[in-house]
Amino acid sequence: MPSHSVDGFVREFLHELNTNQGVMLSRSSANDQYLALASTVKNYLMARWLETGRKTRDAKTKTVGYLSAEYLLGRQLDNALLATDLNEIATKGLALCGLDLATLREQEVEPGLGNGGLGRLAACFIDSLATMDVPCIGYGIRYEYGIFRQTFVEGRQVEQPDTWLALGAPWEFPHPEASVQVNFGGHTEKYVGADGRERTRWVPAWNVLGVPYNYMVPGYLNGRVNTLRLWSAQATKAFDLQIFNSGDYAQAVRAQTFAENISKVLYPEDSTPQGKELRLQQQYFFVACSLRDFIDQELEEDFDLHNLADRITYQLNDTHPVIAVPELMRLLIDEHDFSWDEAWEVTSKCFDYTCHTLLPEALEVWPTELLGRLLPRHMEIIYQINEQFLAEVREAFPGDEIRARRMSMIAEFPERGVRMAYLSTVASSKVNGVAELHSQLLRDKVLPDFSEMWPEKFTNVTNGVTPRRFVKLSNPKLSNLITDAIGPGWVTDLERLKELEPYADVPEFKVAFREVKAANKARLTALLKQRDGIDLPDGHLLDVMVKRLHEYKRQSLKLLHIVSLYEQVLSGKIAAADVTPRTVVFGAKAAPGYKMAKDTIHLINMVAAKVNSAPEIEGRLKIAFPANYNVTLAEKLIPAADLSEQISLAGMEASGTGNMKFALNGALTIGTDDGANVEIRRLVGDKHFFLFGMNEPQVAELGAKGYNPGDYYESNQQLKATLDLILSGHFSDGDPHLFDAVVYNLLNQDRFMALADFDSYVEAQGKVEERYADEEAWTRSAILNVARSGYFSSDRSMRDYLQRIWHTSPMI
Ligand code: 7GP
Repeated sequence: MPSHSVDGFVREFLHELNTNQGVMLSRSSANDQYLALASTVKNYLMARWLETGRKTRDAKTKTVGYLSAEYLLGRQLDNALLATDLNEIATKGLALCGLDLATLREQEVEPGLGNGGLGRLAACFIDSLATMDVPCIGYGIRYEYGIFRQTFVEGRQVEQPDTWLALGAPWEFPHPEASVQVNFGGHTEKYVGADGRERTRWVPAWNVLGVPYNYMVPGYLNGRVNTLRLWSAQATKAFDLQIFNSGDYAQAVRAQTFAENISKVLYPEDSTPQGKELRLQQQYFFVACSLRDFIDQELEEDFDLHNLADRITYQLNDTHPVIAVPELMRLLIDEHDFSWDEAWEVTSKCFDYTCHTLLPEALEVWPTELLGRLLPRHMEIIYQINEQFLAEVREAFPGDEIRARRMSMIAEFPERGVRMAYLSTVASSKVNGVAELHSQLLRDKVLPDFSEMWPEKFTNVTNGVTPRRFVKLSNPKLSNLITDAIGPGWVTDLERLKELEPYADVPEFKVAFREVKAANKARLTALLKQRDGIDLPDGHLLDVMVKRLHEYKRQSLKLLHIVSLYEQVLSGKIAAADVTPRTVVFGAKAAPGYKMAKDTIHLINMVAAKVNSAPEIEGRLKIAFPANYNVTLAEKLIPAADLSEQISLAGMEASGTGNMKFALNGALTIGTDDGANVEIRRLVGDKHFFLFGMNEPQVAELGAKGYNPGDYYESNQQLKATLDLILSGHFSDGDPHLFDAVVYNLLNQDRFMALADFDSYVEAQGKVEERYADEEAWTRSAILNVARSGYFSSDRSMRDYLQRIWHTSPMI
């Protein structure tokens, strides 16, 4: 085991550099040094990893099998250094070699194997489970290309491939010897088994290999290292045989590429599944590998699969992995001789389902034609699950045939398809939403029939974020300030931040708190200068909106506020000197096929170009839109923010987790009564949260009454002037029609009611400015936000899952 000393560290680092990279220090590149450093740190974790595996196997406890198509991990080196407490040793050791740790950290390309909230949540959860000493295997896909790299060309988003593996992948451990074969296509046939029972056999048409790549998931200073197992698709021998037989080399190579395509790229749609065949292949591929992996490799020989639920509990991270349900049924029935009822009893105990959305278009429905062609046996099993389920419905609600049809897993329109959320609900022991409001709306609006039938199945677990990455690592200055005040225990017991409350009235603490914020702003300023050539002005209120670009999140509302301020100065309604100096930072990727989102990005950039160079505004308003917002940038942006924008239309954002990160880092929130904002506001207190807009019942009421955005345009002069300025071509280089799609959509449809909430939003921004002008009051609110946000630790979320859903406890 490597020693915890500077000398030892230097020795190991140089050894790695020489033997792994094959270079001498004097000839090594920054990438060589980074790779050697990663290996060195990895070695510190290795013994713990092996020990964790042994301990878990011996204890025969229940493991959490987290099934997720996405893990938005962020950089690994930082986290590994934190978990092993090696920061200081590494800094000193590298300095002895004439190297700078900060520079080497920058070498790492983050694994961006997720789109947004859902993928980042998975990463926070596995961090918390490791830190809480809970056995967990995260299962997912090793995409060769993660979320695209966003660039701007003349203000428009242009996507570049994310080649995160190109310079080496020091954090992964491939295990080709443990590869799993995954079948697709073909047909099923009936036959009579030796025992005289009729059985079904799947005769697949083609297959691929799933190669596991293991990643360490270190707990924070606790010696535990769990595993994240990501699967990569490879061609099987069958493909090589084709080369041999057909002599058509080109065709065989194409076939190989076809197989490897499965894990080639992450689909970049957040909340709007495209229903592509390859996506379904990805889903089945990774869950088939994952189930086989646990059953074949992790359980001891002779394990009685009737007791599977004692050893694993599978959490479905939304519906993406739910094909695991018919897959487990198939394994048990077709390959392990279970009867249907026995198999169902085991399967329905093994799964729980988390829903992450309320948008109808985000609910997956797979055409039965496609499912049946790709997975014929699974399609049969789904039909049978549905049949049995509908029999239960008819028994519970006799004569209510309309209800039975409504609840069927099979949708008939617009084409015949499987409603994956229904399958997930039926097969799972527990179903949860991700914030109180979301869980309630899930019961009342998305799955009302199911919650009526099985009220006890539904529960809530409010999301959380890991304080390790999003406070300790990303905000070292605030962390030190907190630790100086209340000791270090908060990092693993975040509710202890409450002890900071009295400090909100201690003048020296408030000064120190402001100094931390100022230093974080300076750090961000330097980064944006170097990364994007952006100049952040000094002394501005830093107003940040970072999240995926989606109409329901309403970046357009934020933009209307900016344009409105600008218009008022241009037209002389207010003096520039009266505008609170403010920099608005946007960070957002749009799904490549989402036209409205891309147009909005273009508009933000065009407005930025104009406003940032307008002499009239005298530098009091600035817009910064650094391209390619990702976890690494978030870690620098969030700690610097004063104001957090959480402005979705009420009833649309399931939870939000960015909102939690901002509050924990001392930003105040301007937000609607939506998702976890509701709980944030309740905990930090009304006075320290800027609420605006309609609440969910009001949104529903307006919708039912008939919403006409044009009314707001006609009756609100400032809103009209704002939209007219955009329509005039002021921001579009003389082409007045450039942003017609965005503006006319707002004027005529405005599905997410930005115009209806505009007035209230502007008013709340006025209150923000008032509070910001009172430095002491603002600081007090900011400190109270930190002190009262301990609830939003993902450790607490995990405790809730353990108690309410998984019924297992941390290992001793
Ligand atoms: C997101 C939700 O939009 C967000 O509100 C929530 O905080 C996050 O999940 C974690 O629960 N949903 C997705 O990212 C997503 O892809 C489609 O949802 C199923």
